[in-house]
Formats: sequence, structure tokens, C-alpha cells
Amino acid sequence: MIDLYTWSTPNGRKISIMLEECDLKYNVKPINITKDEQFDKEFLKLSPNNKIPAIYDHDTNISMMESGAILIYLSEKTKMFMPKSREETCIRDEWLMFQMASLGPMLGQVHHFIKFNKGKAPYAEERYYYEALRLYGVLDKRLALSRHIASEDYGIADIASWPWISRFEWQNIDLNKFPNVLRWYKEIASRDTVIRGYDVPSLGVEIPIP
Ligand SMILES: N[C@@H](CCC(=O)N[C@@H](CS)C(=O)NCC(=O)O)C(=O)O
Repeated sequence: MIDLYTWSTPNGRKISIMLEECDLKYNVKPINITKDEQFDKEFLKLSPNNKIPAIYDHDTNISMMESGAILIYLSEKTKMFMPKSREETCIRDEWLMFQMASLGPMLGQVHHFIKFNKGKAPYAEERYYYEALRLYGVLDKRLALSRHIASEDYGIADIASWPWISRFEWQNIDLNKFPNVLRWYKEIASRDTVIRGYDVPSLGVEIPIP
């Protein structure tokens, strides 16, 4: 059994979707980041950087923060979505790190400046919007080469990236301008596991479909 400390954000959804994909049993422990619950002393023991998501695995007594590391941990624990060769591992890791270091942080800035603080910092709005367009272009070119991000098969690079793309409306992105991303996005959005993992903690929200 796994305790999942999460909130309804792209980083949180990566892990609830992964747990659904792996058919693992989990308890949802909501950490309401709009009420600063991520700063609670007890939570900091699991997540020293005071961010969701975090997990505690009762089978192994292991706790973890950082969504990319948690995805690798759950993949290794269940032997699901495992690369089949050293080369596939390298490609998976490079696209997983692309999500962790570029796609997530830059789109996060778009949410901050364009969705929640419009008009306060025009330079930042322009900078992060153009960076978002550039990153969507990178992803679109990649998805022209293969059905999924790291290979033909669906895997953790997709599970990490998809919840960020599901915020395309917040980012003012027209997915029709990125046809390969659109094809990939819709295919993943139709998976029952993704539909279940998206609304965690349960707030009755639905996946946006363009
Ligand atoms: N690199 C971290 C980022 C986690 C993160 O930024 N989580 C956000 C929600 S999506 C959070 O907890 N924010 C609360 C805060 O910044 O105080 C990961 O991928 O797990």
C-alpha cells in the first residue's frame, strides 16, 4: 500500500496516473497547497522541499519526493513501462529530464505570470509564452518521429509530460497548431487509467479536450 500526498496539479497527477496505470493500491492524502499545507512540519519529513507530490510506500518503508524520481521508483517496483535496452533507458531518461527541467518549470512560469498575474510583468509574460511555444514545437517534432515521447510504447516520459499539456488552456496554447502533440494528447486522454488518475484528489474535474 502506498500513501500519495498530492493536490490537483500537473505534478500531482503524474503520480496518481502512474499508480492507476500500475494498478497499485494507494491512499490519497490531500495536501492543499492553496492553504499552505505543504509547509506542515509532518509533511516536510517526507518532502523536505515542501512540494507535492510525495509518497510513502508501506511495503518498503521508503518515502520519496520529486515526481520524476517517484515515476522511476514505481516503474522499477512494478516492472511496468521498463525500457528494453540500455539505449531505451537513455532515451527515456533524457525525455523525462526534459519534462522535469524544461517543460514543467517553464509552463509553470506561464501559469504564474499569464494565468494568475496577468499585466504585472509584461516582460515575463512574453518571455515564458514564447518559451512555451518553443517547447511545444520541440515536443511536436519529437512526436512526429514516434507514437510516444521516448519510444513507440507509452511510458513514464509520457506520464510525466501529459498532465502539463492538459493545462493548454491556461497556457493560451492552440493545440491544433501542434498536430502531433494533439494526436498524442487525445490518445492518452482516452485511457481509463488516465481519466481515473486525473481527478485525484477527487474534485469532480474533467480532462479538457480541444
Ligand atoms: N520538481 C518537483 C516540483 C513539484 C512542484 O512544483 N509542486 C508544486 C505543485 S505542482 C507545489 O507543491 N507547489 C507548492 C509550493 O511551491 O509551495 C516535482 O516534480 O515533484
